[in-house]
Amino acid sequence: MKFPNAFLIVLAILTLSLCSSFSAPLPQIKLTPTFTKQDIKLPVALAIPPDDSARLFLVQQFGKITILPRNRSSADSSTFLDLTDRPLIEKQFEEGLLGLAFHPDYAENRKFYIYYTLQDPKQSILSEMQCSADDPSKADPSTERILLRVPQPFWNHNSGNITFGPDGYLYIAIGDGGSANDPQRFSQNTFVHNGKILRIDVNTRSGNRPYGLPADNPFLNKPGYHPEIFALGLRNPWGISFHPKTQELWAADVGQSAYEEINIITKGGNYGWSHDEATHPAKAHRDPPPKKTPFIDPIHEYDRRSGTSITGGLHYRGKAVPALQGQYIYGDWGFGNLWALHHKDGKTTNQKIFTRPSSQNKFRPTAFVEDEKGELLILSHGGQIFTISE
Ligand SMILES: [Ca+2]
Repeated sequence: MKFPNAFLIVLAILTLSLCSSFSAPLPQIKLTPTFTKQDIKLPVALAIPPDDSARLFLVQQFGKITILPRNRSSADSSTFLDLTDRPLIEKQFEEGLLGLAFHPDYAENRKFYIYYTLQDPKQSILSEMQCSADDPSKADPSTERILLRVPQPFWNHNSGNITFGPDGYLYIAIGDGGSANDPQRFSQNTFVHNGKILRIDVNTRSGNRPYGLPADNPFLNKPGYHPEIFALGLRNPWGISFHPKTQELWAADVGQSAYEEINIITKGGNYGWSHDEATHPAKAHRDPPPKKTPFIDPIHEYDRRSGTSITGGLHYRGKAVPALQGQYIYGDWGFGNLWALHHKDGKTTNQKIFTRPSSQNKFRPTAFVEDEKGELLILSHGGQIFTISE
């Protein structure tokens, strides 16, 4: 009689361990348009200032930042910043106003940061600006202070995602300079800022620079390296976010012609482009890879059967779909499909949670952001904003 009991105990342990190593099937989600009375064009980013106003600032690629109304059915909106009179912007479709981040002390200093492209010659600009001292709904462009100017030889791969880390430093994602297959080998070139994630301190100054260099930047005093470089070997990182618990920096990287990838960015890490495309040798050109530097593989990749251009997301903390909590929600700009990825202790699960129907064929996710209540909003390049539900 002892054997059956022991057998049952072993069976129970086996069952428990199997259950814990596979994640339960996740629900398919529905997308519902919100802010439907707004005239939204080419939304690419959204940020909430860290004050108590709970306002959503929408970045539209053609050069405008709009404050969305608190009442989501309202047609009201107000323009916070308008750069459309500059020789910007969105001349071709990966150019324009691409990033916005509010200073952690915005409530006191009214400072925010924007990333945009200019023409003639093509370049990316990272600027600091302040909100008007008199009107919290208006930026004051006369306060602009250019922090960084990065030449862009081609129109594509500007990236432009910017965000403050939990360390208070500003992280800047910059693509490889464009064209295809990184023709100038910028991503592995440590004398240029292209194809990198940079990290700067906006509160100090280092030498002649209009910003400071964090003392623990990985290449700070290393000859042959720009000291702003935090990670290299990226192609067009689109969608960077910090894990709310582990504080890891997650970055999607758009592939060339075969693979899309999700990376956990470590300080000083080299993510392989343009020797590798995800975990595969890049097809178009392969210089001998530098032997001394091992490339860091993505934690997840997918091929052309699943999509053509990844949009990085965030770790879900909303209440609308409780089963998704703690999952990394991301999508594909080309196919319009969405997935939930979970990665812990070296194990990764990935489940599709939305398949774009033909009735929503303009759904092309450009950004996954939290609203003022921590619920997920998904921006679509077609000019819409969506909430999610089961
Ligand atoms: Ca890579």
